[in-house]
This record gives sequence, C-alpha cells and structure tokens, in this order.
Amino acid sequence: MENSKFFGIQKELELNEGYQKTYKKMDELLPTLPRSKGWWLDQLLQYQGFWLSNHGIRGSMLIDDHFNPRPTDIIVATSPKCGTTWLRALVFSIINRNSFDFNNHPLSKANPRDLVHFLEAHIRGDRSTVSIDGLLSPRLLSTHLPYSLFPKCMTVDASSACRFVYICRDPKDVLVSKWHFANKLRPKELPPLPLEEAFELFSNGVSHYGPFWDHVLGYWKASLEWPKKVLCLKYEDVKKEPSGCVRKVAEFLGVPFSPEEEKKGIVEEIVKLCSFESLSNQDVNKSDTRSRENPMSNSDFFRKGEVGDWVNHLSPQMSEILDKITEQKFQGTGFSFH
Ligand code: PAP
Repeated sequence: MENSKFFGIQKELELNEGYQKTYKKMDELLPTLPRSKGWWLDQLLQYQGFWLSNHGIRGSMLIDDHFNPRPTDIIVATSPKCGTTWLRALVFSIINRNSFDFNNHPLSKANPRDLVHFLEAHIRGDRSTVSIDGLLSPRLLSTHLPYSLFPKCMTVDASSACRFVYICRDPKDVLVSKWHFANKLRPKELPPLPLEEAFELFSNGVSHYGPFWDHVLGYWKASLEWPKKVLCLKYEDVKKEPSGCVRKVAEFLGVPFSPEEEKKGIVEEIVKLCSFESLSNQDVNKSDTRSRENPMSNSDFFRKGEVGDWVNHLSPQMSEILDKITEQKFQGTGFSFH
C-alpha cells in the first residue's frame, strides 16, 4: 500500500474496478523491478527492457488494459528531447490545415503539448480534464513509450491499427538537451546534475524510456516491416529539408498536398509556423507556466533548437564513446544518423 500512497492514487482506486485491477497489478510489480538513480527526483525502474519512471510504467500498463485504439489514430512517438514539441506542432498543423487560419492559429495560443495529448498521461482520465475516449477521430496523440511496450493490437496488424510518426535525433544532441532540461527540473535543494554524471547514465542506457538506441531501433525496424504504419524521421533531416519532410508526413497520413495547396504555399506556411523561431517567440511559450502539479514550464521546451550543439558541451572522449555505442548498436540495421 505504501506505493499507492506515494503515487497519490488512493482516490483513483475508488474510481472503477477495471482501473483498480491495473493499479493493484502495478503496486505488486513496482517493488520487484530493478531501480536506478533518476535525472531529477524520480528513480527510474527497469520495465520490459526499458528504464521508465513510475508514471511511464503506469501509463504503459493502463494503455495495455484500457486503451481502445482506433484505426484512424495518429500517434506522434519520440524518445524525449528528439523533437517532440516540433513534431507535435507539424502533425497538428498538417492534419488541421483546412480548419485554421495561419494568422490566427491555435499554435499561437497554446503549447503543442496542449494540442496533442500525451497518451501515457491522459489515459488515466480521472486525473486530467481530457478524455481520450471522448476525442473525435482522427485522434492525434503523442507518446514516449518504446514500440515494443504497446499492445500487439496496436503494433503488429498493419491493416487495422493506428499509425505512428516517429522522430529521433543524434544521441549527442539528445544528451545535451536532456541534461539542460534535467537541471531546469531539479528541485532547488539538489545540486545541479554534473554533465559527467548525465553522460554516465545516458551512455549506460539509463535515461527516461531508454536505452535511447533500443528505442530508435524498435521504431526503425517496425518502419521497415510496416512502412504504411510507422514513419521514421530524423531531427537533422527535418532541419535540413523541412518542406520535404512536411510533404512526406502528409503523404504518409493519407492527406497529401494538392497542386492548389502547393501553389498557395501551404507547405511553407506550416514550416514557418512550426519553426523554432516562430514557436519559441509565442507569448504562451515564453511565459513560465510552472505549477505545483506540473514542474515543467512551456518555455523549458525551447532552448536552442540546433543540430550539433553538443560540440559546445561534450568532451572529444564523450562524443567518441557515444558515436561508438551508436555505431555498434545500429550495425547491420540499415539505420544511421549520417
Ligand atoms: P520532450 O521530448 O521532453 O517533449 P522535445 O520537444 O523533444 O522535448 O525537446 C526539446 C528540444 O527540441 C529542445 O532542443 P535543444 O535543447 O537542443 O535546444 C528544443 O529547443 C527543441 N525544439 C523545440 N521546438 C523546436 C522547433 N520548433 N524546431 C526545432 N527544435 C525545437
């Protein structure tokens, strides 16, 4: 019961029998899992080959037991700090391009995470104001969960289940981005996380939803097997060729740009609207939205938005080690960051 108290889920236990069963299962499982130091306050637990926070495990178990996928669902999937905010904005504006005026767009009033609901967080509908079941189709959701942690009905059958748009990024930039983010989130009573410690954790696979490389491989392999179901993008490619990537995503989602839309420059409008410069300058993303319930501020999701900022932080030895791990992990898979 100690775990239940810790998660504050006593109230939720009263909600319904189905959820109670899942929470009970979770309470029994959590104390048995290997634990590691976290990046801020929480510890990470090893669950089905990945390091997740309590919330991540809870989300995964609730999805297993209670999520009703629809064939029209679109899931934006990422390992943290690979471009979640950007991809959420891009996919939202691609699929809703006929519903909003670019000069008065929801993205100028809301952070992308408020427009594309985080599945693991909102599956526990009791805690949030969003009912995933109540959303109209096509639902646009996002996740950090590894591909293998989704129930088979979502991942294996190519014809019936939802689609995933995945983005990944050079792990050296991911580490640097995550390290900065961790230090924003760490409570004032804790000293800042030294980069050396973040490097040790990350390179040993101990980061949220990590090992990072296994996360990428899960989606990459699925995209090879089911190219109509899983699309893999790289942050670096979207930076280099944003219009091409926007067209690719639209085609993948079955809503390609018409010649009229091309003529009107809609692709370029979307690229501009979702660019780092545009999003990071919206008041809603500049303000400090931190609260007791949510220690993350909208502004924490915008730092530099560049490719290769790692050179300003990692030692040559650190970068060499990460490159070596990347090379070994991806050898023979057809995947690379170059
Ligand atoms: P999350 O996975 O925790 O939700 P995510 O949005 O992936 O976070 O990561 C934030 C990173 O994306 C930051 O990278 P940096 O630390 O290297 O700067 C952030 O700056 C970058 N980012 C946010 N929005 C955009 C954007 N529109 N274009 C490019 N990069 C962006």
